[in-house]
Amino acid sequence: MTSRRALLQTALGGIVFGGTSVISELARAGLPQGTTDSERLEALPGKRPLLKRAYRPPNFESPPSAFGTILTPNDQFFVRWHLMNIPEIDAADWRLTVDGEAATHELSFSLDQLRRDFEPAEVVAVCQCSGNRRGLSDPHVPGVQWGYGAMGNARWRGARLRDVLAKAGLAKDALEIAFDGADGPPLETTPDFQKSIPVWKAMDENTLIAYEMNGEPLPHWNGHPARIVVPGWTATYWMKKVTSIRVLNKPLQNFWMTTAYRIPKGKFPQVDRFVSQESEATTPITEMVVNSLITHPADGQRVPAAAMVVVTGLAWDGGYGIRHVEVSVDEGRSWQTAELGTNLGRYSFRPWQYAFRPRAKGRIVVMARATNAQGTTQVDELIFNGPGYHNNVVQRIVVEAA
Ligand SMILES: Nc1nc2c(c(=O)[nH]1)N[C@H]1C(S)=C(S)[C@@H](COP(=O)(O)O)O[C@H]1N2
Ligand SMILES: [Mo]
Repeated sequence: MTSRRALLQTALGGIVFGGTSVISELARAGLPQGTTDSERLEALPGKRPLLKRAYRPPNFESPPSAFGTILTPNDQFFVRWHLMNIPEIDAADWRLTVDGEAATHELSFSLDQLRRDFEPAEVVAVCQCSGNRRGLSDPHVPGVQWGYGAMGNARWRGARLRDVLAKAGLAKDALEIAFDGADGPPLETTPDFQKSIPVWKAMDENTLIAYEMNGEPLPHWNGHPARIVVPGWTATYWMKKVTSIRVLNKPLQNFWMTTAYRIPKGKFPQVDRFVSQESEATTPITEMVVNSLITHPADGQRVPAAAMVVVTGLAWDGGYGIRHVEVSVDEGRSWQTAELGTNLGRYSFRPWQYAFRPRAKGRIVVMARATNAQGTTQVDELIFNGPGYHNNVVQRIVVEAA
C-alpha cells in the first residue's frame, strides 16, 4: 500500500481522538485563536496523534507531550513533506548513489554496505523546521502555520558523510554536495525537492547519513531507510529517504535553493555562511537561532499559590551550546538563572528548570530566554521576514496561582 493511500484512509477512517487528553494537548499548544480552531490531533500510520497542519502533503507537528523528555519519541516526532508522492521504501531495495561532475568515482551502496563499510557515528541533534512557530507571526505570513512543535531532538546513528565522500573522491573544484530523496512531485510543474550544502559542512564529522533514530530504524515519515543529518542547521537540508548524493562544481540552482529557505542578509545573527549560494540581498538559511520552550506549566494552567512551582523547559541553538537560561515570573521586569540539566552535546536540546514560590494568588506571567555560548540571546520582538523563519521571540505564558 502506498503511504499516500494509507494517509487518505486515515483521513476517511476518522479522526483519532483521545478524550480529554486531546483537549488538553490542544490547549497546551498555546496557539492564537483561529490557529487552534482548525487544528486536530490525528494519527498517521505508525505515529501517535500529532497536530495536523496539512494532509497533502502531510505536515504534522509534535504535541506538547512530546517535549517532556530530552529525546523526542520517534512516534511523536513531527512530520514535514513538501511533495505528495512519498514512496514506502523496503530497506532491502534501497540504493544510494554518489556521483556528480566533481566526484572522482561513481558509487552505489545498499543499506547493508552503508552499515558495514563505514564506521558508525552518533550525534544527538535537534531537527527543527526553519518555519517552526510561523503560525505565531504577527503580522500573519503564508506557509504551514506551525506552532511550537515543528521540531524534535533525536540520537542519530549512521555513516559519516565525509567518509562516504572520501571514498568517492572530491575533485579540487568541488563546491557543494547535493541531495535528492525518493519523494517526488505529483505534477511535473512542481519542482523536485533537492537541496545542497557547502563542502565544508558536508565534511564536518557530525554530518551523517543516518539509518537509526533513537536506536530504531527511521520511521517511514521521518525518512526511512536513511536521511541526511546536518547538526546545527535547520531541517530543510536534512534530506529524507535520500537516494542520491552529488558532488557539484557549480551552485545547485532550483526553487528550493534560490527562492525558498532564504533570509535577508544581516538581519539574523548568522555565523555559518553558505557563500556559493549568497546573493546581494539574501542568503540561504543555515544554523538555527538560539531558542527555548517552556514545557511546564502549560499556558493557562492553575498552579498552587502555597507551594513551589517548578518551571521546566528545553533550550537549543545552532551548535554553540547553551550558556544559560533565564526565567522571569514578573512580566520580564526581573530575571533569574535557571538550572541546566543533562548535557547530551552542543546540538541537543538542553533541559532546564527554575523553581519559585508565588508571591500572591492571581495571574503570573512566566517567560524564559536562552543565551548561547556566543552570547546571543533570544529576541523580544519578532525579526519579521516574509517566509516566517527563525522565530525565537521570548515565550510568555500565563498561569493562575490559586
Ligand atoms: N525527501 C525530503 N526530505 C526532506 C523534506 C522533504 O520534503 N522531502 N523536507 C525537509 C524539511 S523542510 C523539514 S522541516 C524536515 C522535516 O523532517 P521530519 O519530517 O523528519 O520531521 O525534512 C526535510 N527533509
Ligand atoms: Mo522545514
